[in-house]
Amino acid sequence: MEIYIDGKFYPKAEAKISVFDHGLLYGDGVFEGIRVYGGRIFKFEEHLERLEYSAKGIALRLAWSRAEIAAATIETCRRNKIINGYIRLVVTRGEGDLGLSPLNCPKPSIIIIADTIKLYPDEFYENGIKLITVPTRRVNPAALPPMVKSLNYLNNVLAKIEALHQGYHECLLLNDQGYVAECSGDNLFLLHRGRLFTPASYAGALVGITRQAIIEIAAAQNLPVVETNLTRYDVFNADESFITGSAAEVVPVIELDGRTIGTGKPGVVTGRLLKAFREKVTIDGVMID
Ligand code: PXG
Repeated sequence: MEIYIDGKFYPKAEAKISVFDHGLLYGDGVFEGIRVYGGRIFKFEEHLERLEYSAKGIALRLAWSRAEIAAATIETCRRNKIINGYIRLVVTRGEGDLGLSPLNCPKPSIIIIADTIKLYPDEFYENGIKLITVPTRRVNPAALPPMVKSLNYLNNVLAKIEALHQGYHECLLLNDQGYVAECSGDNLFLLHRGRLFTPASYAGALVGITRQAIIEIAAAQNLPVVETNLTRYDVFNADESFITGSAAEVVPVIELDGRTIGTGKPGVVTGRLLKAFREKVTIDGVMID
């Protein structure tokens, strides 16, 4: 495996960054998790745009143009012969002195890893996943905007620990007002009386690329999508529910906090959206060669 760091490629064992990098010292940086399907980088421009927005959100000036980042990403995929895989694009504040101030960090670092990713087991796609609401609340947008895909994932990691501790693979996080925000690494949708509902980003959701793809697919299928505040009550009473993410893709949700959602089996509309999503990824994307 060859890993790109600041303009050069290194074998995995030699791909290292400074212990003085503020990405490590303070979680000061941003990232993207991007899928490659059949040699096409799915929603590449959208990921690059979100990276730029995340960087702007934390006042990190990217030292490279979008075209430069795109070219380095494509080259990393080529060198690692990625056909179906996962790209981790990381931008850190860079090396600096001890102390919070980013002014001590003269230049950001960019790291690109192109690898494969382990999916949820097939069983989750066929039979659905069960979720649990965790005590940890999604961070308030006034503290750290959830739209920023930052290297500060402790909020999500703590939620994930609570879920795993109870024997669940994914969980629901509420925001500090008690409304549904998202899952630890996925967005949540529900279907009620022929309309799709998902929390708005200001409720504490990352503006997921898969979420956006589902919104596009729903529009093409004349399925209305409403971005609004939702509570656990709405999830309990949904006809169907599913989660979305670059790693997860589309996974049906059949239970929340021990209560069955809909029939307790993956929903028909969810199945239709998942099928359309799987078709979309084979045609929609930037070719690597
Ligand atoms: N919410 C959060 C908090 C996320 O981290 C999503 C929603 C879904 O967004 P996308 O753009 O992927 O549809 C995410 C994405 C990993 C991994 O390595 C995590 C994500 C994506 C890919 C890999 O755990 N989270």
